[in-house]
Amino acid sequence: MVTPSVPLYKDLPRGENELYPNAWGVFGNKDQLGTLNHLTAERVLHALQSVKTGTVVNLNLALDAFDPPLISHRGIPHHEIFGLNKFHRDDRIDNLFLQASTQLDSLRHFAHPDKGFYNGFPGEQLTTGTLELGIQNVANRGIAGRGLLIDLDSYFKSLGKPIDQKSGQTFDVADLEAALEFQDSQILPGDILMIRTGWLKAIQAADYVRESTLYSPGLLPDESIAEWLWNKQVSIAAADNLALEAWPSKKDVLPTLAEQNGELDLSSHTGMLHRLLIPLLGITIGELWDLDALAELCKERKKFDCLITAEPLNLPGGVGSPANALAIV
Ligand code: UVW
Repeated sequence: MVTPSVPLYKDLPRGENELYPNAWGVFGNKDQLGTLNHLTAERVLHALQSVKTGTVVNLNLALDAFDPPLISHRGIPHHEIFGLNKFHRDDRIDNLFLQASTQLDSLRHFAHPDKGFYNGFPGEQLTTGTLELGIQNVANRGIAGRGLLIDLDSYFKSLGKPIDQKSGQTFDVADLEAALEFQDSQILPGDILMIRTGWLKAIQAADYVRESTLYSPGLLPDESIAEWLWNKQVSIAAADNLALEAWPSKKDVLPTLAEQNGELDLSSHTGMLHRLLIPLLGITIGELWDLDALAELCKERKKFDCLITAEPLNLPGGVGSPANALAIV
């Protein structure tokens, strides 16, 4: 695969009256993979240099990790085992919500209210039974590449200012850069970026009491973060928290014209960074990645890069999928 020449965020096209630029057409007018195109064969080969011991780390939570589910409209899988006779077992899962545990979200997941779905694929086409922008594109391509962990939890602890896991604490570009410097790490083009906030570990702790509103620290919903991720040419942005960005979203950031002029009601999606990253920039997002064991190994090795493989379900037209992600160090 040829490495495409990629403009900086500031040079991306922006239509008249549009509030944000977009990367439509950067990887081709019919492209459905977005920044996964950064994972060139050369970069996959280079990622092998990150493997030193052959230790394999599972980054996936159990499919039924959260009962009750973190987000109320998402359910718990019902797993049934049956046998055609007493010497045989098959099984099935009902009620599997593909965003409920460790996941990858395809470019079908979000549209920008003023612009639409990635690369202009019409929203009416993105329904059950159609394929455009579906997760099968990712499965057919397969994900392998250099992973880089940014361990924000350890960085903030080193400052004597641990992250407040019960807040919607936000991390800006300066925080990300400072954490990279603390680790002595550098992002390379094509990296599968994994941001560890420590939130997953905190909510799994026995003494964690869940409030009625779920708060999760995460990326600042601001164009500067979108610009940073784009200019770093990450292929995937993943995190150990609920939504990569801080949760709940704020109503007074990342405005859209549709919400300003009353065409679209404010909702839990108002102000979400998702609206820039997925539809405008084509960035595949990972959420609820279990990065704790990897972080321990990285700290021991004082090296935060690894080889990542991730193979979502080959589900035609799927919006998301369990990530099935592995780190090899
Ligand atoms: C949230 O639900 C908070 O995010 P996502 O839809 O990406 O899982």
